[in-house]
Amino acid sequence: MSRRMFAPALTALLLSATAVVAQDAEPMGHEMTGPDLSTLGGAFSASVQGAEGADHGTITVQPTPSGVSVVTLALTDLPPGVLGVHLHETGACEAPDYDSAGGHLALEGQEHGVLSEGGPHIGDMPNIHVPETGSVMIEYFVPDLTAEVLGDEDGTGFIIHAHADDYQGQPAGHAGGRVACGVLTAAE
Ligand SMILES: [Cu+2]
Repeated sequence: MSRRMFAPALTALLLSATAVVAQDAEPMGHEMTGPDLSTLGGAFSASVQGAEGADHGTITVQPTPSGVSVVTLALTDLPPGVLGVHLHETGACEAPDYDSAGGHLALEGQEHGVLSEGGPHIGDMPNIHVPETGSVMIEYFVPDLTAEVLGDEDGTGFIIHAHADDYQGQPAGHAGGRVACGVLTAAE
Protein backbone atom coordinates (compact mmCIF):
# COMPACT_ATOMS: atom_id res chain seq x y z
CA MET A 1 0.00 0.00 0.00
CA SER A 2 1.40 3.42 -0.91
CA ARG A 3 1.68 6.07 1.72
CA ARG A 4 -0.89 8.18 -0.15
CA MET A 5 -3.51 5.44 0.10
CA PHE A 6 -2.70 4.67 3.69
CA ALA A 7 -3.19 8.16 5.11
CA PRO A 8 -6.97 8.45 4.51
CA ALA A 9 -7.50 5.00 5.99
CA LEU A 10 -5.58 5.98 9.10
CA THR A 11 -7.50 9.23 9.40
CA ALA A 12 -10.80 7.36 9.20
CA LEU A 13 -9.63 4.98 11.87
CA LEU A 14 -8.62 7.80 14.20
CA LEU A 15 -11.93 9.57 13.67
CA SER A 16 -13.93 6.47 14.52
CA ALA A 17 -11.81 5.89 17.64
CA THR A 18 -12.46 9.47 18.76
CA ALA A 19 -16.18 9.03 18.19
CA VAL A 20 -16.28 5.90 20.35
CA VAL A 21 -14.47 7.64 23.20
CA ALA A 22 -16.82 10.62 23.05
CA GLN A 23 -19.87 8.40 23.04
CA ASP A 24 -18.66 6.40 26.02
CA ALA A 25 -17.79 9.50 28.00
CA GLU A 26 -21.07 11.33 27.40
CA PRO A 27 -23.40 9.65 29.92
CA MET A 28 -20.88 10.31 32.68
CA GLY A 29 -20.81 14.07 32.17
CA HIS A 30 -18.09 15.63 34.28
CA GLU A 31 -18.39 13.32 37.24
CA MET A 32 -15.19 11.97 38.71
CA THR A 33 -15.19 8.34 37.68
CA GLY A 34 -12.70 5.54 37.71
CA PRO A 35 -12.22 2.00 38.84
CA ASP A 36 -13.89 1.27 42.17
CA LEU A 37 -11.00 0.23 44.38
CA SER A 38 -12.95 0.50 47.64
CA THR A 39 -14.21 -3.09 47.40
CA LEU A 40 -10.65 -4.44 47.58
CA GLY A 41 -10.13 -3.40 51.22
CA GLY A 42 -6.79 -3.16 52.98
CA ALA A 43 -5.97 0.38 51.89
CA PHE A 44 -3.59 2.63 53.77
CA SER A 45 -4.18 6.35 53.89
CA ALA A 46 -2.90 9.52 55.48
CA SER A 47 -3.97 13.11 55.79
CA VAL A 48 -1.09 15.34 54.82
CA GLN A 49 -0.29 18.36 56.95
CA GLY A 50 2.16 21.24 56.78
CA ALA A 51 4.27 22.54 59.64
CA GLU A 52 1.64 24.99 60.88
CA GLY A 53 -1.14 22.43 60.74
CA ALA A 54 -2.11 23.39 57.18
CA ASP A 55 -4.26 20.77 55.47
CA HIS A 56 -2.65 19.51 52.25
CA GLY A 57 -5.07 16.72 51.36
CA THR A 58 -4.59 12.97 51.37
CA ILE A 59 -2.58 10.04 50.08
CA THR A 60 -4.12 6.59 49.67
CA VAL A 61 -2.20 3.40 48.93
CA GLN A 62 -4.38 0.54 47.76
CA PRO A 63 -2.72 -2.89 47.46
CA THR A 64 -4.25 -4.99 44.64
CA PRO A 65 -4.34 -8.73 43.83
CA SER A 66 -1.56 -8.21 41.24
CA GLY A 67 0.89 -7.06 43.88
CA VAL A 68 0.94 -3.58 42.34
CA SER A 69 -0.32 -0.86 44.66
CA VAL A 70 -2.33 2.09 43.37
CA VAL A 71 -1.15 5.28 45.04
CA THR A 72 -3.61 8.17 44.81
CA LEU A 73 -2.50 11.68 45.72
CA ALA A 74 -5.26 14.24 46.26
CA LEU A 75 -3.22 17.24 47.39
CA THR A 76 -4.22 20.83 47.95
CA ASP A 77 -2.86 24.23 48.91
CA LEU A 78 0.71 23.55 47.78
CA PRO A 79 3.19 26.08 46.39
CA PRO A 80 3.27 25.94 42.55
CA GLY A 81 6.33 24.18 41.17
CA VAL A 82 7.93 20.77 40.79
CA LEU A 83 8.12 18.97 44.12
CA GLY A 84 9.60 15.66 45.20
CA VAL A 85 7.30 13.23 47.02
CA HIS A 86 8.28 9.97 48.69
CA LEU A 87 7.20 7.31 51.11
CA HIS A 88 9.55 7.44 54.09
CA GLU A 89 10.56 4.60 56.38
CA THR A 90 8.90 5.74 59.62
CA GLY A 91 5.31 6.75 60.27
CA ALA A 92 6.06 9.80 62.41
CA CYS A 93 5.52 13.47 61.53
CA GLU A 94 7.19 15.73 64.07
CA ALA A 95 7.11 19.34 62.86
CA PRO A 96 8.79 21.46 61.78
CA ASP A 97 11.47 19.40 59.96
CA TYR A 98 9.82 15.94 59.89
CA ASP A 99 13.20 14.26 60.36
CA SER A 100 11.19 11.79 62.46
CA ALA A 101 9.99 10.17 59.22
CA GLY A 102 13.51 8.90 58.59
CA GLY A 103 14.95 8.11 55.17
CA HIS A 104 13.12 6.77 52.17
CA LEU A 105 11.14 3.56 52.41
CA ALA A 106 13.49 1.06 50.76
CA LEU A 107 13.97 -2.66 50.43
CA GLU A 108 17.36 -4.22 51.23
CA GLY A 109 20.12 -2.88 48.96
CA GLN A 110 18.02 -0.35 47.02
CA GLU A 111 19.59 2.97 46.08
CA HIS A 112 17.74 6.20 45.41
CA GLY A 113 16.31 7.20 42.07
CA VAL A 114 15.38 5.72 38.72
CA LEU A 115 18.58 7.20 37.23
CA SER A 116 20.70 5.10 39.62
CA GLU A 117 21.69 1.57 38.63
CA GLY A 118 20.64 0.15 42.00
CA GLY A 119 17.52 2.28 42.18
CA PRO A 120 14.86 3.18 42.83
CA HIS A 121 13.78 2.96 46.46
CA ILE A 122 10.36 1.38 46.74
CA GLY A 123 9.25 4.69 48.31
CA ASP A 124 10.46 6.78 45.36
CA MET A 125 7.64 8.39 43.41
CA PRO A 126 7.57 10.68 40.38
CA ASN A 127 7.79 14.42 41.08
CA ILE A 128 4.49 16.28 41.19
CA HIS A 129 3.99 19.38 39.04
CA VAL A 130 1.85 21.73 41.09
CA PRO A 131 -0.08 24.29 39.00
CA GLU A 132 -1.14 27.76 40.14
CA THR A 133 -4.28 26.30 41.75
CA GLY A 134 -2.04 24.49 44.24
CA SER A 135 -3.99 21.26 43.76
CA VAL A 136 -2.76 17.95 42.35
CA MET A 137 -4.76 14.78 41.74
CA ILE A 138 -2.77 11.82 40.43
CA GLU A 139 -2.57 8.03 40.53
CA TYR A 140 0.64 6.00 40.43
CA PHE A 141 1.25 2.27 40.11
CA VAL A 142 3.94 1.00 42.49
CA PRO A 143 5.03 -2.66 42.14
CA ASP A 144 5.84 -4.70 45.26
CA LEU A 145 4.46 -2.10 47.66
CA THR A 146 2.59 -4.60 49.81
CA ALA A 147 0.64 -4.27 53.04
CA GLU A 148 3.58 -5.99 54.79
CA VAL A 149 5.98 -3.29 53.62
CA LEU A 150 3.58 -0.44 54.43
CA GLY A 151 2.44 -1.76 57.78
CA ASP A 152 5.78 -2.77 59.28
CA GLU A 153 6.49 -2.12 62.95
CA ASP A 154 7.41 1.57 62.70
CA GLY A 155 4.84 2.37 60.01
CA THR A 156 5.31 4.44 56.87
CA GLY A 157 5.34 8.19 56.31
CA PHE A 158 4.61 10.34 53.27
CA ILE A 159 6.70 13.45 52.69
CA ILE A 160 6.35 16.39 50.29
CA HIS A 161 9.65 18.20 49.70
CA ALA A 162 10.46 21.82 48.92
CA HIS A 163 12.22 21.01 45.63
CA ALA A 164 12.20 18.50 42.78
CA ASP A 165 13.81 15.09 43.16
CA ASP A 166 16.69 14.73 40.65
CA TYR A 167 16.05 10.93 40.59
CA GLN A 168 19.76 10.27 41.14
CA GLY A 169 21.41 12.03 44.10
CA GLN A 170 22.01 9.86 47.17
CA PRO A 171 20.27 9.32 49.44
CA ALA A 172 17.28 11.49 48.63
CA GLY A 173 17.60 13.18 45.23
CA HIS A 174 18.45 16.69 46.54
CA ALA A 175 14.75 17.38 47.04
CA GLY A 176 15.41 19.83 49.88
CA GLY A 177 13.50 20.35 53.09
CA ARG A 178 10.37 18.52 54.12
CA VAL A 179 7.34 20.79 53.89
CA ALA A 180 4.46 18.41 54.59
CA CYS A 181 3.99 14.99 56.13
CA GLY A 182 1.43 12.25 56.66
CA VAL A 183 1.37 9.01 58.64
CA LEU A 184 -0.10 6.11 56.68
CA THR A 185 -2.61 4.09 58.64
CA ALA A 186 -4.48 0.95 57.65
CA ALA A 187 -8.20 1.33 57.03
CA GLU A 188 -10.37 -0.22 59.75
CU1 LIG B 1 11.53 12.28 50.72
